[in-house]
Amino acid sequence: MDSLAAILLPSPSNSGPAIHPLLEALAERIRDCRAQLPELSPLVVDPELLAISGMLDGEELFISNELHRCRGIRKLHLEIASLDADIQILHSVFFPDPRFDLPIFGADVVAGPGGISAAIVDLSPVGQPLPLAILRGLEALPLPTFKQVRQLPAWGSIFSPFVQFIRPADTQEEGWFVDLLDGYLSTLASAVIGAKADASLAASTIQRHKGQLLYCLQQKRNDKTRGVLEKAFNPQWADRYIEEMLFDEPPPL
Ligand code: BLA
Repeated sequence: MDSLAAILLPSPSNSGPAIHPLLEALAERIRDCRAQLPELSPLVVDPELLAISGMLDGEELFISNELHRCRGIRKLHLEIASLDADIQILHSVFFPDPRFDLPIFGADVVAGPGGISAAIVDLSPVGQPLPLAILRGLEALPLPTFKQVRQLPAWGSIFSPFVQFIRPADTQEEGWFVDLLDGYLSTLASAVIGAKADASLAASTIQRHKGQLLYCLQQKRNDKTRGVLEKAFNPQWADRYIEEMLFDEPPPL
């Protein structure tokens, strides 16, 4: 598969390594939600970034990136990465267009030799507090009782009070996490469908733009992401990948 296909299309099931079933199930939910969003279109990406993915498109290292935009969301990113024989990651962030009163959807799930070590999902605020419809939607979701709730690092202050950061104990808990992520996505999708744009220079837009910058800044302080990418790429490419593919800042207003 060439690098363009690797980045724009879901990887066909006969290419790349076998993906952990939880990651596959989560990716399907994310794609199903994405398909319902208004004015969805593939995002055009700098070919140099496609080349980074291409460089890793092989047996041992594989990154599949799907990038879209829709009305209300400037970038919908779904990534599945197998960075060496031992680690697979599902990473997804939906970055809103700051003119819309929408939170940032984020999910990160890390599978290692001992199974899933981290599963995190959130609709994170870019202003205070979360938009009311999102708050109501999240409050209404049944929250399963996971046995192992993990503690957020200090940079995690960007997340909402509804963030879930767990280590699933078994396949039943993995199933609960899939349903939870689905609930977060449905809550977001309803808000996106009904959302209206504010003016580019409205005070609310400026505040949400700042909130999104802060989100990107804090995420870049996750040394675990950087560490894994530096092992797979060289540090300079890792840096570029983090800055331009994972947590690129919203364009100036
Ligand atoms: C943790 N992220 C991690 C871990 C790894 C990565 C290896 C440690 C797992 C563990 O402690 O069990 C690696 N994550 C990656 C890599 C990519 C990635 C290489 O996405 C990209 C290709 N991280 C995000 C997003 C969120 C996020 C969107 O990218 C949340 C919405 C959260 N990841 C997150 C958190 C931790 C984590 C909170 C735990 C960090 C810690 O405990 O210090």
